[in-house]
Amino acid sequence: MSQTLLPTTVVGSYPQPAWLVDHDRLRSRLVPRIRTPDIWRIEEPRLEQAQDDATLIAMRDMERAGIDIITDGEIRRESYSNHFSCALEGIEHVVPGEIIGRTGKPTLVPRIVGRIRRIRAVEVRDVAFARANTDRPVKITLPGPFTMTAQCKNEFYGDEAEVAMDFAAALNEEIRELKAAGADVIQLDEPWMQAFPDRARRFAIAAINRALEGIEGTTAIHLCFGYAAMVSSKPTGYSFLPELSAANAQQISIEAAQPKLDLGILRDLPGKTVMVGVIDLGTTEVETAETVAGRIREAMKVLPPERIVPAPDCGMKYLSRETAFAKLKALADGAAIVRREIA
Ligand code: MET
Repeated sequence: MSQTLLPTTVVGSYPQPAWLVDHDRLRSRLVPRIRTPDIWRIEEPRLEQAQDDATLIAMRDMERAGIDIITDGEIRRESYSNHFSCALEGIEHVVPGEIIGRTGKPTLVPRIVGRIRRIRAVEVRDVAFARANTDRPVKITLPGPFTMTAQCKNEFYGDEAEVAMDFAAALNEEIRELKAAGADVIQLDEPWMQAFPDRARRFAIAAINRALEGIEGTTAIHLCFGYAAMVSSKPTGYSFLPELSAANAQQISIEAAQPKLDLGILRDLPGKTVMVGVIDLGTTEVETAETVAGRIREAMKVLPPERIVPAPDCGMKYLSRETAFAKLKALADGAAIVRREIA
């Protein structure tokens, strides 16, 4: 793993090329949580080859920008969550169900119609491909058990805590294979905890810990208030944060730049390394390296540099590639400024 102080990373996704994905469809899809295969512009049997090539572009961009811990850019996924959940047994996504989503509106989601079980590898090839194509540490992201549970209509289990535990068991099996395939960092995306803190208090931590049971190496949990492209008004604080001290992950990733978060809340996470969002994805304006350095210095008023991993607020999927690249470069250059100061 990278021994660099203030190692930079991404939250996961990077813009997919327009030759691969129909961006209008991606943005306007009515049902982001179930599979909508019509976003892809390349047909089978060439889709995988096209996704591989686009993945290389994303990885090379991250390297060229100077990011220390990179991902595959989540290029093969239309959504950060359904890619995994819809691959599991017990999940029916062709005929969706309806729930009240985190913004309070009816939302179509997959239905749980039987016992949730992992029947095949989902992201293992993605990790092997990334590992074979970079010398840098590789991170892979997966949707967390709470977020997947909140994004399903449960028509099978008696208690949704059991749903989360079975998602967690499926994740644990997958994560073991991701580690064997060469993943250095495992990140669980749990953005839905902020919308449902009471439900999260009841079963999220137990489920996260089940998902990460016996997993060695660096693990992270990503929190946010939703993609900036989807959610424009952001709260100024987290409804479910100190509870995460009890999660068996070394890193907690928080969106901080766009909501202009009071970083004092980082004191609520003793012992955790924090992936601090220092890139605002709610604006196409590109931060200067000095702005990024300033945000890192703010975080250093609360946490020692050993416990800070500078990152964007969330996934960069909905940005243009030019903007995403420029913002990643500002991230890497900003971290370099602060590194020089404290060297
Ligand atoms: N890993 C995901 C991404 O980068 C996180 C999404 S949270 C809304 O796109």
